[in-house]
Amino acid sequence: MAKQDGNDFYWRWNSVSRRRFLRMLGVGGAALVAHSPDISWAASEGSRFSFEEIPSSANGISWVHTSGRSPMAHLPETVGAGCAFLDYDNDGWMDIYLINSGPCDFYSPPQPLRNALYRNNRDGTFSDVTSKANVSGNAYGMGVAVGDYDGDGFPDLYVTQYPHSILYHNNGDGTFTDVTAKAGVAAPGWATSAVWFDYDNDGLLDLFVCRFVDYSKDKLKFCGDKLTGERTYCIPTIYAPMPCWLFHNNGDGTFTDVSQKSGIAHSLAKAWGVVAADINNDGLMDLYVTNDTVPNFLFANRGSGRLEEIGMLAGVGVNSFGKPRSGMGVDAADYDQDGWIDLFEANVDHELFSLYRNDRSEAFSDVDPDVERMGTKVFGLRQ
Ligand SMILES: [Ca+2]
Ligand SMILES: [Ca+2]
Ligand SMILES: [Ca+2]
Ligand SMILES: [Ca+2]
Repeated sequence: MAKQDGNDFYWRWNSVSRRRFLRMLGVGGAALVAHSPDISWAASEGSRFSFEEIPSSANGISWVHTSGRSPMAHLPETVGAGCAFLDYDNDGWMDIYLINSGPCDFYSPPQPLRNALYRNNRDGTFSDVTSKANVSGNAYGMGVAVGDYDGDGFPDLYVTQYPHSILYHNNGDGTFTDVTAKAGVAAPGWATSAVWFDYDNDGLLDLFVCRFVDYSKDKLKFCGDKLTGERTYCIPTIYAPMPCWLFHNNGDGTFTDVSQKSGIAHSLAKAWGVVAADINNDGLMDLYVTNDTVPNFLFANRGSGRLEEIGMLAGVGVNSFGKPRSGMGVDAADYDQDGWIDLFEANVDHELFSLYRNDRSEAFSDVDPDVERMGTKVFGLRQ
């Protein structure tokens, strides 16, 4: 990052590349961990396992993500999209869903773009079933969260996008239906990550959706070299924060927007990642949200539909100097096995990762400084 003229900043592209990678970890990361316990365990047993990269010619996965990078430097272009491992057809074999860029007010793809759903053929190869499944996406894709919101035994997909998201209902016959309008979960704006969780313990999965800054084509600001007119990507401080979304599952295929009522919307976010976990062992699921350049959120679930933001009080809002980090990916696990869930945050380059040990009483300690190494261990823990 370099300072230009006191107001504008820009990222060097080598920095952006790592940033995109970190974001990829955050977007859809919850789904990856939740559905891949064996893979994460194998990673922690590195000395006993090894991995071999299988070329696309051998596995059938030929789909390629298309970056929407442009000279206008629209901020959503910097995001590397997410993916999910899920068993969409319940045959016991994990399938893969990959998210792509897509058409929106600032981007008209030169050729049609689509997401990709690959069915596992059980022989090391995959088949592209996107067209039959009807899960192509319809805007600028960011990530995906997997959850069986209607309890029919088949996992459904919530695809986060700019400028609106999609809920795909799994019909159980290899096809999906876009039920966003009926469900009422379009979440207008720039959605990044999302997580399915049951905040009111009624047995129905509710939906939390991270939102990034207030952005649209007509809100594009100039960052870069004013002499040459060359644009570079603005840092998020340039744009206004926005509230995240919480949707209550009504059990009939519809959801109610409870963002205001629950208290979620009272906190303004620049959110990339979210994980649901019970951080105080009271039997209610809480939320940890990583923000970019504003303090992180820890929403403590107080019951009766209320979530209280206690990130700063709990010691997970900012770094030890009181400065907000650029939080990207996030995870939760009890790494020291004391019965209390700990939190991990992957931050942007030039910042240390954060491993927050749960000290009980809704307080955490940042176990700096060697968290890059410890971060690898957290990601490797069995779920
Ligand atoms: Ca379902
Ligand atoms: Ca619920
Ligand atoms: Ca709790
Ligand atoms: Ca612990």
